[in-house]
Amino acid sequence: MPDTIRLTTAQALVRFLASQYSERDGIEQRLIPGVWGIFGHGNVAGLGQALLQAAQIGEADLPYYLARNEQAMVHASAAFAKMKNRLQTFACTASTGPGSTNMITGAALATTNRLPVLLLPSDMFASRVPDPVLQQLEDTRAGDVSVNDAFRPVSKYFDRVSRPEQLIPAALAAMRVLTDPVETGAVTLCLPQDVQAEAFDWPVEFFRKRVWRIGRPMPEPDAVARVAALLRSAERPLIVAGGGVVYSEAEVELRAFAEATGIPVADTHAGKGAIPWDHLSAVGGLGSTGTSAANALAAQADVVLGIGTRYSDFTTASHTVFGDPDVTFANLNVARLDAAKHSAEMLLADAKTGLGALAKALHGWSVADEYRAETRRLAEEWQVAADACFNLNHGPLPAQTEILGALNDVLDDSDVVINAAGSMPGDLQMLWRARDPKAYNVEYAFSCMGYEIAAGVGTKMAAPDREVVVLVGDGSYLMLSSEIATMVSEGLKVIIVIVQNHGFASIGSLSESLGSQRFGTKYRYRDGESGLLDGDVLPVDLAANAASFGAEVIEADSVASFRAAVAQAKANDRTTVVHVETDPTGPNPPGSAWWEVPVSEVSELDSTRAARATYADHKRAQRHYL
Ligand SMILES: Cc1ncc(C[n+]2csc(CCOP(=O)(O)OP(=O)(O)O)c2C)c(N)n1
Ligand SMILES: [Mg+2]
Repeated sequence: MPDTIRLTTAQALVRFLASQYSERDGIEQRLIPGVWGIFGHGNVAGLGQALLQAAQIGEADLPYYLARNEQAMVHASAAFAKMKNRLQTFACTASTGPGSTNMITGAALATTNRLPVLLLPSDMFASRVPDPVLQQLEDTRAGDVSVNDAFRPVSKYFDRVSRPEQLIPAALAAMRVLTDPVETGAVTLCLPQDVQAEAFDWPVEFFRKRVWRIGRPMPEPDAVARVAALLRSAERPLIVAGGGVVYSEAEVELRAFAEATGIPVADTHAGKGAIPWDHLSAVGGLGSTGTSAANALAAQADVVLGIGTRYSDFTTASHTVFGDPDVTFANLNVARLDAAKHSAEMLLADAKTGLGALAKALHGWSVADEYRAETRRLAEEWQVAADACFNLNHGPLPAQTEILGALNDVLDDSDVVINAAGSMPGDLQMLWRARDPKAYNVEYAFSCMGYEIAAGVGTKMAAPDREVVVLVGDGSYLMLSSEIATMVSEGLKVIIVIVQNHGFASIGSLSESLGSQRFGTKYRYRDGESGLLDGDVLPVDLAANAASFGAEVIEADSVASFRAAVAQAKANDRTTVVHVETDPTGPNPPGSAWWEVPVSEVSELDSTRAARATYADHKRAQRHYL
């Protein structure tokens, strides 16, 4: 008989999680260094008891962190994993029903961004005796359906532990998926309330230290040769650097490859910082919110080398940014899903090993000097345009671009900026000057309002030595700002910049460009006459709101006072909120590409009909890359 130990399912899970490690390049670290949670009847006596026991008698090293909102704790975990290049993440425990379903948005964000998070929603009784338990869904068609089944489409692995011993295969499968760079995302293990507290005789081997090796898949030599031949045939190649470069820590290889070959490097949000903005080959963001330099090069590129990119519609400008009718693609990616995009020559490999192999195969080859010179000229032209956006002297309220310019200037290279939704991601993608691959955390796969402040928590936990700066719009702030209380209670120093423009600058200007006249995008009183939300500005005071959580708050009303406020926030040792009001109408930085948002085909409104004509024009440039 193997040695066993009698524990509840929850106690066993806590012990198991505390024994999991990841390893890459010889560096071993805890895979799950802690658990976020909010307790309710679904987990307080199960996982809650197990975590208390672990903390009180030192049975397992698994610290517990109390969040204010379950969605936020998943965002914090995803941001933590992002900062840790997917080598570590947190587990999240939530009570049954709403506590658990609150995590679904976070799960979708993690899966969309390919970031590992371990979710432990509580579930209805496996015994079904007291049904319907408080917060239980009663499905008339199936007895085994619970609200947690809604996690299935947004999870990369899903299981329900209906008997204690099912935890063994479920937990092992969960670790396998979390540590697989191809498969990773949200992993969900549903834990019925009664099963969490039920005891079982566990084999002690289940709790031994396990090291999950995160390898660096090597490319096939034939595939390297094919991609190298394609690049040698190119006259105007372009690299698209995505998040895979950053997660693989391939920035040194990318820079060396770009220098040797002279191929210009455009980036996506997740890839920003992999090449410094002022590198000789850097041309900045690509696509709908890209720079004129990157988009001009894309318009004429004959071969595109995508590295670690998923080619979102923002990156391809909804399939319009690559203009050469004969453009061909080569994609270096660990995931076949992404490598195969745009009918590409696939180079299935880790970005670091793949770039190393390509560099060897292309030894001695370079683009023509004229192409290098053109790249420089376009990049410099763009930087002149960016400087203009930073120095508008706009009034009476400053333009958002001036605030971003001042912030970029005051921050150090290693300081991390966080953002996710609204008008700022586009401005940042065009204008932000990053030199460090971990200094730019703009979540733009799910672009989820509410990510920003929660992500500040996770990012600061991952990088306590860096200054972490959250940029958040008033709309996003109103959705999910409660984790400021968590920052205060955990003593995490984060700088939060609230950009107040009384509504949705982003969707407002999108609405206007689509003929919808900014309808429903301002936070205003309902006007008695028009019946619309276009009355006076509301008396909402976000500075006072932030102060009420226990943060220090500084109000700025000009670019100069904003600079001073950020400098003071940097000098502070506790969470500091800088509140600044900006002009919701811009001016926006100069765009050079499209984003497809369909406009009504028939309409009674002149504004919509005009927008539809423009839309039809853009549609003509759109194509499949076959
Ligand atoms: C959870 C969520 N709901 C809705 C949206 C759609 N959306 C994108 S930006 C935006 C407005 C953001 O407002 P704010 O945070 O004030 O930023 P601003 O546009 O003013 O820069 C909305 C509603 C979203 N991205 N995420
Ligand atoms: Mg706003």
